[in-house]
Order: sequence, then C-alpha cells, then structure tokens
Amino acid sequence: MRAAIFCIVALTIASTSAAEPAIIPRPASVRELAGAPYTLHRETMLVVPAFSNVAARFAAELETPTGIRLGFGKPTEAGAIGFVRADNLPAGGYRLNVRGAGIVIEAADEAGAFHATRTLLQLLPPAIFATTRVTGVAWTIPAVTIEDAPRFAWRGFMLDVSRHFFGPEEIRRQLDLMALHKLNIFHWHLSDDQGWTVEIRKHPELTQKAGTRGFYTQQQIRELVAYAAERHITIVPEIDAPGHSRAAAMAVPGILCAGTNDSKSVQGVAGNVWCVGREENYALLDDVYAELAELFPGPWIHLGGDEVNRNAWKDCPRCQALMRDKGYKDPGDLQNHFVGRVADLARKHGRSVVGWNEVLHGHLATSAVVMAWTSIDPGYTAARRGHPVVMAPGGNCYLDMKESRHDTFGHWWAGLVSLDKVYALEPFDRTGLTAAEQQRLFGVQACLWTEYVTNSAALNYKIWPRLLALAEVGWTPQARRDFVDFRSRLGPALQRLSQRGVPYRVPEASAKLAANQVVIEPPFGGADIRFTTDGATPDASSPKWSDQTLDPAAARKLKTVVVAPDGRLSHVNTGVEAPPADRAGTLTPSATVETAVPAYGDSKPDQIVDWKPKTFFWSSRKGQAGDTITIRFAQPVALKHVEIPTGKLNSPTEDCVVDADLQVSRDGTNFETVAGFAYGTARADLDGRPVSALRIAIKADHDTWLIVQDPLLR
Ligand code: TNX
Repeated sequence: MRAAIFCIVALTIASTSAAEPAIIPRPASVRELAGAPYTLHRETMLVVPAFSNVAARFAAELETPTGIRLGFGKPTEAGAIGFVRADNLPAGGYRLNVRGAGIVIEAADEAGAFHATRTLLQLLPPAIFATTRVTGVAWTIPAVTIEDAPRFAWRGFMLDVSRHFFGPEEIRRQLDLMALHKLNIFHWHLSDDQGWTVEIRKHPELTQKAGTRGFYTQQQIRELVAYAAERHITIVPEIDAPGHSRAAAMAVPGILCAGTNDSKSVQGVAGNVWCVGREENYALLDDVYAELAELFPGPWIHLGGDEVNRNAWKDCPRCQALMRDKGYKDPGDLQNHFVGRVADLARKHGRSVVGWNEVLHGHLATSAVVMAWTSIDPGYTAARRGHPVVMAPGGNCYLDMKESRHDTFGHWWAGLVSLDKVYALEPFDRTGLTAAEQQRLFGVQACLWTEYVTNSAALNYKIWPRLLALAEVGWTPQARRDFVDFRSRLGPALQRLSQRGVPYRVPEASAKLAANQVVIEPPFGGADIRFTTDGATPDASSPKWSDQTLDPAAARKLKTVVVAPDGRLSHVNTGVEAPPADRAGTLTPSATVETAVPAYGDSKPDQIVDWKPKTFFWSSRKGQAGDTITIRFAQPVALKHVEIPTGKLNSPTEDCVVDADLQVSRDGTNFETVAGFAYGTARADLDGRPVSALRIAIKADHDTWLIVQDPLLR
C-alpha cells in the first residue's frame, strides 16, 4: 500500500529552489522543489492505511474555509493525501512529501501525523485559517519534502487562570493555536491566592466560595481535556501549595496554621500558607488529587511549591510539634515534609509531580519534574540530582513581563522580555553537565501570569507572537535556529493569527544607526512600516518606509509605526538606536573640561573625561550658538583618531549635538576644525602629532538640551 502511494509522488522529481516556506516552528529539514504545486480540489481523496483519526480531523478543518469535503479513497487515486505508518521515524516526528500528484505523510505515531497536518496547514494560503467559507482562493501547496522531529519532548505554555479567569472558549482558542505551532503541554495554573478555579465534587465550597472570579465545572474540564487530546496536547493541572493558597484557605476554614502570625508573602499576601502539621489538610488534598487524577489523564500533576512564606509555621503549635517529632531543624524541613506528602498523594493516584524550582530545597523522588523559573541554574542543579527538568526562566519565558518600553501593563521584575529575548533561550547554554544529566533537560515552557491581564485582548497581546518564539525554541534543532530567519517567517504567521481574529501584539519597528545610515529592519517579513519626520504621529496613511536615506536632521524627528496584516497599528517608535561605541583600545588621558554651559542635576562637565562610559555631561538648557565645551589634556596626547559621541547612550539622536565643529588644538590656544557632527557623533582621523585640547564649538541654537559622552581617543 505504501509503495502505491509513493508511485504518486515519484512522478515529479525536480530541483531544489532557494526560499523556504514560512513554517513556525522551523522544521528540521526542508527541501523545496521546483515542480508543480499540489492543489486541493473536490476529488482529493484521503488514503489512510494509518492515522485515520488524524486524517478525519484534518479533513474537517479544511472543510470550513474551502468548502471541500475530502472523501476516503483507495491508494491509487490521483491527487490523494496519504497517511502512512513508518516505525523508523522519531516520536512526534514526520516525513512529508508534497508533489503535484499527491501528498504523503509518514509518521511513527499519531502525534507525528498530526504535526505533519499542522505543517500542511501552514503551507496552504493563510486563508485556510478563516473561520468561515472563503471563495476565490487556489488551495495550493508548494512541492516540498520535509523531515521533521521535535527537539524537546515538553513544549509548554502555562496560563494562570486564578488572578484573572479565562473561560472555556478562550482556552480552546489557545489550545488550537498552541497545537498549530506544535506545542504539546498546557500547564493550567488553577489555584492561587485570588481564586480556586476547578470544581471539586467532594468539596464544592472551594469553587462556591473561592471561585467567584470564575471556575470550570468538571464537565467543562472533561471537554477541554478531550479537545486538547485531539490536538496532542497534554494538560498538566496545578494546585499551588503550600504557598499561594489564600483562596483555598478562605473556602475551607482551618487550612492555615493555628498561630496568629500574619506575615506577608513576597506577593504581599497575608495568611496564605498551609499548616504542615494538620492531618486534615492532607485528607483534603487527597480528595482533590483523586478528582484531578480522574479529570486529567496525563502523567503529571503540578504541586506548585513556589514562594512559600514559612513565617507562620514558626509559632504554630502543630507545625512546631511536627518539627520536634521528626527532629526537623528549620522551617525548610517543614516545606520538604509538605511537598513530600503531596508527592506521595499524587503517586497514590498514579501521577508524577512537577514542582517549581523551590522544591529543590527538599529531597523529592527523582521522578519529580523540576520547573526552573528563577533562572536556568536551578534547572542544572535539578538535573545533577537526577530530576527531569523543564526550563522556564522568567527573563526569557515570562510573557507577563513587558515586551518593550512602550508597554503600559505587565510585570518587570525579570526585565523586558522581548521577542528576541524569548527566542534567545537556550537550555544548554552553560550547563557543565554530563551527557546523562543533559538528557534530563527535556522541556521548555512559556508562562503567563495574569495579575495584570484583565481581559481577552490583553491576554492575546501578551501571548502572541512571543509564544511563537518559544515554540521554535522547543521544536527546532539548535543549528536551525536563527532569529533573523524567524522574523522573516513571522509575517505569514501573523497573517494566520489575523485570520483567526487573534488580537496579537503588533511588533514595533526600531530604527538603527549602521555605518551612519538609518536602517529599519522589518520586525516581521513583509511588515508595512509607515513614518513621519515632521513631528506628526504616523498612521497607515503616512509615507511607507522603503530603505530610504534620512539626513541626520530628519532622523532626529523620525517616528515609525507598523501596520499589521489586519490593519491594526503597533506602538509608535521614536528615535534611532545605536549600540554604544566600541571603546576597545581607547586612551584615557588625564583631562579637565571647561564650559560655561550649565549642568543638569548631578551631571558635571568632567564626567566627559572620567572614562566611565556610562556617565556623561548633560546641559540644563538648550544648546546655543557660541557655546563651547573644551577638553584640556594634562599632557599633550598623540592622536590618530578622535570621536566624540553625544546624545543618549543607546539613542544618539536624542539630546545630541547637531550643528557644531569638532576642533583640535596643538598649542592649547589656537583651534582648527577637523570634523562636523552627524547623528550625534563627530569623527576625525588625525596625523598622530600631540594634541593639547579638543573643543565642541556650537554653531547654531539647538532645540534640545545636550548630552556629551566620553570621547574615543586612539
Ligand atoms: C512569580 S513564577 C510567581 C507567580 C507570579 C509571577 C509574576 C512563580 C512560580 N511564582 O506567582 O505571578 O512571579 O511574574
């Protein structure tokens, strides 16, 4: 049967062409062929010696936008899409052959066949993601051979539905989009201080009293678990304990310690720690885990374990008695005790546990998965101790962080988490691990905490497109990862999201100074960038940026905006970025600065020559014609090159010197002009003779204050 299907595709053998189709995550290997493309049409048959479930679901997906209902047929039909089992392929991997005469999908397992269909969807025109019938589109797929397999087994996304609740419809949308990008773990943070969101039949008070922001009934959970399973996504439920438990404690009296300690957690929440010495607490968790195990067929339950405020345990008679009983030395031992008991409960119900990296304080069984969130380092510690590890470091993976300085809502404790920052996550970066330990780094995950995420628009703004970057980190072989290439594929990916009406964050454009030219790298392939240089706010009707040259004066007023495929606008970006000058080999002679220009705040003229590149002179008024700033060297210095950067360190067209001469003096009295300023910097090559002084001589009134940075001298 397999041979028959191969006959169909063997007809067209053609040469490889250059461009790679815009698939995210980038497949392990793609050969695009020059032969005729495949076109879906009414006579297309599904040929299913294997994976008929996957084929049937794929056909249903195609039917909505195309109106074509694919039938099941015999292997010899022309124009067939064949599904074939190939046991030698890796788990989750697939081989895909598209030729004008037919398509063959080979995989060793259902997940692999499903992944191949996700690739096919991305190879089709973006209109294939329309949610209603589309006419006038040729449903063609380029001739291509793709061999693909996941790099990491756990490619996760975590959503916190406790701080703000998101209903089943939103969850289904995210599961669908996750699957489209081959993410396979949905980690559902179901409880926290602000809410308990999963119905527990035996303890209805949990959701009645602590699910007031919204919760899922068991029926809804079952449906979502099935929906995820059809998309080869495993759901990992999390009940966060013993910290982050204010909601549970409010619903079930007595969970907390008997003492009066009301100290606050890192999140500023009081009374949110389970009493470790109270036996009824484990009975409650036993009930909860029993129902979780019924609801969620996946192998894992996440027990939380993060950010535990241990203070309340210190004056709780029960916790103190337990400590004495067991001979524990400090509250950390109580935390271990709790986490160990909960892990035992999970095991009793046939589940392994996952815990945030704080669980490493204890001695959990090595089957417990450790999720490294504070950085990747605890992940390495965990791997050394024998734990499987999922890397989710805040600085790369926390989608609740702001993405750029323009963002108005979000956390900031892990810094800005830009698209390229997510993309840059490399779990093996600084391991120093043995090969066996490295094997344990089996996953990566992005997390969205929702303290500041109050509605669906905000949710999608935070997730997309950054989750695409994480999807590629999780799937694509490291050698095939390249951010510039990823960015070029992002354009079509955003078109797909637009088709689904996803209000993703439109990436802004940033102008950069390179070789004294303003360049704007498109934030995604085909980005429509609009700009102004007259101070007006740019919009879709402003001139289109197409690699023009801007003179320095225009560059100072540059404002850009990106128009998304769905017409929405990005944040407006101003200014031109440049990396700080390369100071390697610069001289640092002793010098003083003379100027009559007043200094702003703590800045001082001598900070120009303190040779600390981060400090600078900042005037407290606009530059005026006739102003001078003179650098006098203690001893004449032989110079071949001088460069004086002005303006902000990374944004040199802000508060920069615009119209001035750079002058050099040999005798300290007479000055000659050697250069002017462009984009905030003056540069001159000199003849190597000794120089006594340098001067910035301002020629015209400026419309900003002035910043002068440390000169570069060689
Ligand atoms: C830390 S990550 C937390 C969450 C917060 C998040 C905000 C983790 C295990 N705990 O409770 O929502 O920071 O970024």
